[in-house]
Amino acid sequence: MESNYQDRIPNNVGLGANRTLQRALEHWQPEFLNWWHGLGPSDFNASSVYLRTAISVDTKGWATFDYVKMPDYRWGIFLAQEENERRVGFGDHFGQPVWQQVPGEHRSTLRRLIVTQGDTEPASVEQQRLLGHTAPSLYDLRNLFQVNVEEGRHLWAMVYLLHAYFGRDGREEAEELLERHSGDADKPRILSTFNEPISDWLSFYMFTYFTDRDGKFQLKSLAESSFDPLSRTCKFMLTEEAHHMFVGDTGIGRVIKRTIEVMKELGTDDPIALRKAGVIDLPTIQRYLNFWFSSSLDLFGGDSSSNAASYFANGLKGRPDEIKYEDHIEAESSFTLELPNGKGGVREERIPMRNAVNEVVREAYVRDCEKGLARWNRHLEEAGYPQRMTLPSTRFRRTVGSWANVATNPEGKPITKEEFNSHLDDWLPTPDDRAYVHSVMHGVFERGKMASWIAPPERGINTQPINFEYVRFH
Ligand code: BYC
Repeated sequence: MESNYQDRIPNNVGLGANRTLQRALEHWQPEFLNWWHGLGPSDFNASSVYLRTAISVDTKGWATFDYVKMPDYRWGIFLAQEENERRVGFGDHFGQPVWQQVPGEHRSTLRRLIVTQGDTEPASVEQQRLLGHTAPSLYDLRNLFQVNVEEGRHLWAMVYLLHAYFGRDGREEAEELLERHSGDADKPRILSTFNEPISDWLSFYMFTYFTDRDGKFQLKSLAESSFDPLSRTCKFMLTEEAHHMFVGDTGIGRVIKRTIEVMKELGTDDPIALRKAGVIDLPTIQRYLNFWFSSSLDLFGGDSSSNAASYFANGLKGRPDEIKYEDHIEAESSFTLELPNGKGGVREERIPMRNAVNEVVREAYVRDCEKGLARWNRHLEEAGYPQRMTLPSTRFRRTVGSWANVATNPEGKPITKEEFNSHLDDWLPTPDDRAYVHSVMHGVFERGKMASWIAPPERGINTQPINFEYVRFH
């Protein structure tokens, strides 16, 4: 299908040929813009931002850079190219042709999955809406807005599916995506992490590293779906997601680098001395990491899940890179879970592999997370420091699954509730940590300048220099 960038809603889905759908989406468009103005980035809507816009899905068109005012960003609907004769890749319908329409028996489940995915996209924009004011540089400000507009586009992607394939229910769900709000007492966002405030840039980098990475794994699982329009939508979203994780990865790396520089200058790793010098001490960074990693682990759902088993059996949602697995049916296979035994210890239980899909994906996610830690720890190693960032155990501070509300230390050893509470200040950000981190957050808007607590990036965006005017305030 040709890309049409001239339409009011740029798309490569032939929207012009489907007047009813086009009208429905053109009706939703002003509601989306209203939401953007009310709950999207606060201020900066008159600024020109050096943004990447997708104008088609080929290698040339998906990343076109130019100055854009955010409300003028062209939120388009783009699906990856259709694969010839694609077949169901896993579950009970393995090998059958994929579906171009929603099978009646899977309608409500697919709608629920698409709504859950769609709900996270505007949620993250809401969570980050005030961060622009305290951006550590123009480069970072531009990256924040890039992430925000693309999450807006990902919302469009899910709303397109709802409108195009789910009739009236889908249109209602699309409206509700703009009615729930992050942290709202009455109408919160669906998944836990998306109701956590992101009020400082250390949290933003942790979120884009750990939570966007859940996005990567969930999108990869949905890209395996037998419902082909969902698969193609998610495949294209994944190309944009990579930059979001890059922002988190390099952001945390730059914070650590700067802290090491000041540790060297002062000859100490004493948090009080480092805070006096205006940088974020390593134990505070570790506590933020513990918080966001454990929260993001919950987003994979329960470790033993009948929902996951039926998604897999029915071909609705698979495992990332399904092709790499030997068995695509998993009807007979099993998986061993480690569960709390209720007496302060651990017991093993074998469950059907299909019920363990969430856990299998979570394990792959943890391995992916470790790569960033290896990079950050290399900065410490090269500087000759023995400290290392670590990922806490997947049992630590969980609120979903078998380990939910079971007290463990960060190594995953079950402990008493009292012991857990007595260590909270060592393991998770304290009010004092948050107050300190907030105290160093000041907007730095001069070209090429960086806030005191973060090192410059290694290179700029799209081969531009670091001191490029990434945002113009007029
Ligand atoms: N918070 O059988 P269970 C992204 C619910 S991030 C609250 O254990 P299941 C992005 C669950 O919904 C990726 N509720 O789990 C990142 C279910 O409720 P229902 C987002 C939770 O169903 C950054 C019940 O508990 N995409 O894209 O196997 C910026 C029992 O669930 C939570 C998706 O999540 C939680 N943490 O798996 C922007 C993909 N966890 O249905 C964007 C779509 C579970 O019984 N969603 N529950 O009322 C799914 O595939 C699945 O719904 C889940 C849960 C993986 C989330």
